[in-house]
Amino acid sequence: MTSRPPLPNLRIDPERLWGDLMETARIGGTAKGGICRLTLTDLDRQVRDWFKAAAESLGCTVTIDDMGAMFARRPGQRNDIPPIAMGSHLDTQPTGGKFDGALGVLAALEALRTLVRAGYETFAPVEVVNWTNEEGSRFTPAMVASGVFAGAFTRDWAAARQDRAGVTFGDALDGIGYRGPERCGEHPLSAFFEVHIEQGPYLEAENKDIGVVTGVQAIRWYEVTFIGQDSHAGTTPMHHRRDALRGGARLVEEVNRIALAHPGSVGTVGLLEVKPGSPNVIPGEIFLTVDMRDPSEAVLDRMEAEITQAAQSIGAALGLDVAVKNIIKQPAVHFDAQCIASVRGAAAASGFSTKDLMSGAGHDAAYIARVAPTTMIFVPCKDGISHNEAEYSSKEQCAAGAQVLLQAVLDYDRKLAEAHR
Ligand code: HGY
Ligand code: MN
Ligand code: MN
Repeated sequence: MTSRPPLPNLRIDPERLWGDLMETARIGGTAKGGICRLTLTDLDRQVRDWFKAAAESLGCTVTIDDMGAMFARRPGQRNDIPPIAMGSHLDTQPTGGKFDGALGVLAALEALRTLVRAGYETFAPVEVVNWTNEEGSRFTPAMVASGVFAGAFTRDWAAARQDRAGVTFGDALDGIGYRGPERCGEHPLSAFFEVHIEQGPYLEAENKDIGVVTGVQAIRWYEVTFIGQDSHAGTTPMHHRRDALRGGARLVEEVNRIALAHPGSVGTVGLLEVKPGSPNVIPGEIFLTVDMRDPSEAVLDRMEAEITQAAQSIGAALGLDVAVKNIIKQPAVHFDAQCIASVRGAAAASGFSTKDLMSGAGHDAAYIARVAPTTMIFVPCKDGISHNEAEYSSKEQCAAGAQVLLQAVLDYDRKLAEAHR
């Protein structure tokens, strides 16, 4: 094996990256220092416009698909070869932080900017990607555009998803002018790398610089409706009531009990709506969501059966009608060994300490792994807090993630060049 020439020692600029993070964080910035930038809102449009202008100023061409996914492309020596993509998402939770998603897109932009400033030509084209609706907060489920891209959802199903006000994904996408001409999924990739904050406590607890992400745990979402009867809070005797909220309250406790009964699993009721939601009306209907996760499908199968059984028993005991609807079943994902090796080598080249770990959070990379060699790079976040306005990673931690991303992409690019010799 001829000795491989060393990779160029290109270094990202931590100040530029931090500047981009703080500048874009003002789009939807909240008083508590977080971001509320829900997908397909005008704030999302503003940050998309910012990203498109920044990419074009670096000479990239930006294409947009019909799920609103954005691809900023820098040509390489061989533009007949699918690009190496890197990116994440720019939408946030309602009480999101500055780094979830944004770090992945802006670290990728900084890596591409470093290539441009160095005049370094890669073998394959390189692209920075912004995936639409990763969070799944306004429109369920999560990771919609990357899910359509990977064939997990049809485009029509995704476009018809409604927010709680009844607005469809498709109408909101048209409303901000980001339904592009490219059919989502018809965009081959040679590989995909995603930088993300860990959103958990392990890297910080073990004082590790970089998370070498080996995969993502399995995720299931459900929508549960209990139907009772609206009636007057003052005139309806207690034993005449069909109070839907009592059903919801009992199921919240059951979700918690069932998750605790399976060590390592998690179960969450994150959204609960009470209808009609008036102080002097007994709730006739409640809607709630259930999020369940575990590395093992078999465990989730058991949890699904237990939660469905619990909902039906609660409905029978309280005289309520109940419906349990599965929204997504995302299996556990194991990332690509070659991509992981590029990340491991890149971290070592910069002298960063590493820890291998499975992601507890879902990410676009979990779907993209179905259609292209994929992996992720984690950086620590303070106290493991995320989906919270206090979410924080330092300038140095963000820069480390971007540096490893750049070197991993260069290493993977060299592997592609060798494979095409
Ligand atoms: O749900 C998740 O894990 C991701 O934050 N969308
Ligand atoms: Mn995210
Ligand atoms: Mn998130």
